[in-house]
Amino acid sequence: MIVNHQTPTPEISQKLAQLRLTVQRASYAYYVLDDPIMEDGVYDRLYRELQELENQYPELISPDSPTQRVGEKPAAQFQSVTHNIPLYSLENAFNMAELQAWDEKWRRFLGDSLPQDPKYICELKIDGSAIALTYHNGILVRGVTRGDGVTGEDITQNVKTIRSIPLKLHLDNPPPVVEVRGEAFLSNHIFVQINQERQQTGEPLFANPRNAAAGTLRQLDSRIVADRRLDFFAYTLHLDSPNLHDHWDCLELLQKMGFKVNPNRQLCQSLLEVQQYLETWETQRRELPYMTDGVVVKLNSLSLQKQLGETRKFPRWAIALKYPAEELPTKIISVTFQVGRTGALTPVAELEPVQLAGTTVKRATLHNQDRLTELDLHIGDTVIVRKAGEIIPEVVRVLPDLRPTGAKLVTMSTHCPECGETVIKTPAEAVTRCINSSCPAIVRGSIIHWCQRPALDINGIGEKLVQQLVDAQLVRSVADLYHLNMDQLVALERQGQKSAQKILEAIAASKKQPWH
Ligand code: 0OX
Repeated sequence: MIVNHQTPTPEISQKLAQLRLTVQRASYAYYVLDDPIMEDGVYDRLYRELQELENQYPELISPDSPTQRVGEKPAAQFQSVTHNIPLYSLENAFNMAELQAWDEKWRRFLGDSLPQDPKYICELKIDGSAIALTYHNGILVRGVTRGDGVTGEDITQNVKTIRSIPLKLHLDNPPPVVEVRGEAFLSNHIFVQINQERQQTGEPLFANPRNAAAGTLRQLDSRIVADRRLDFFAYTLHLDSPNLHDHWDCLELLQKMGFKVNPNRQLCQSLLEVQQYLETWETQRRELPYMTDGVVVKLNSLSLQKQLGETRKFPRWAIALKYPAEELPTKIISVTFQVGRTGALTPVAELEPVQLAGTTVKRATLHNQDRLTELDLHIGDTVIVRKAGEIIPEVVRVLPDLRPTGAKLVTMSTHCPECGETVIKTPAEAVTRCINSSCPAIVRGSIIHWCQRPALDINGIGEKLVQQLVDAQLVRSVADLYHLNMDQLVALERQGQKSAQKILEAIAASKKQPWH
């Protein structure tokens, strides 16, 4: 590194300021607006130029320079700091009746001073980690975790690595002190990427993006944080200004200041509109690239918020309406083993039924032997099951404290539950397999596979019929389908002439499928 001990000329200072502004603008366009204004290669070149100039003139490095986002050498520990204003958590409602009750409560609290037509703001409840940011004269000086709401940990170095958090507010005359709060989170694809990397290096996996974000924020090495690509949505602005009348104004101002504010917010005139918002996002949230766990309903008027104030724990003017739980505890009744088309054995937990995200869950996958060992699962254990989107329910973890005495440890089956042959597991694979090619489960799986649309596309042959055909020993391979006749089909239980005819036609038509 060349270190120049000469005083920088005004030209150098000016060039550096210009370069810094260009890089800042490009970074803002990319990370906040999601609308890049230059090629990655151009950005990289300008960034390097800025870095080199700052290396030459270290006295010109400013805390808001984009180069200050790379992280610093590991901290020994985080300092505990008291929040200027406590970080309240949110009261939860789980259905519309509870939301209605909240609405009646705050109206009662106001008594005679109830305003006309109070409005609500609905926001998505981002499932991340709350942080508080302090800006002095427009410059980010501190980032603190929520902690217990009264004191948190100073994670300023880590916060500075989050590209969507401005190091300097986009304000011409910034006020002496501004406090901004919001949610740091990881997008789903970054979460998957992090877990893939951890799997390769043998590190324990994060259970969900929220844990991964919280874990990342509390990383002592901010260089690792810089690599993790955390993101941030701002939702609270603490600033005394005569121009701010409602929460909506605050969100707009936060956006002007350079923050990312969630675009899916809505001003609602009534609880009915709030309900419609909730219903929309309960399904639409699956299309978002990040996790949300409900919606937050806030009273829009700042003076109303002030009038209502807070209880010891929550603001009276806001509430979280949580989506139905997608993770719940239940008990293991037994464990069975399912054999797939390739002979792979999957341990399956048979559960005491629970209502999870709108469906009854009675079974959950335990994946494979490694996962069984990791869980240290016993019959009768209380476990947490999770259902995420279209994914098959899975056992996330065991609560060993609730284990009944003398509970039996669950181990992988040594024999195929379908054909009784000994199963094998090679050290190279996580999978345990039945290798008996005439195992009925493998035969069934293979026939079903072949009947599917991308292969022979035989309409009308589903799992049930294949089971019947294999059980009746009419079919041992996909080729046998082509020898089936009407008599054989109608002899099967609940098989009518008409549908049998259709099946035979579908089989005949499949001969025209192209080879590929
Ligand atoms: C979120 C979220 C959390 C903050 C203190 C009173 C209202 N997770 O997305 N909290 C709040 O607001 C609270 N808004 C949010 N959008």
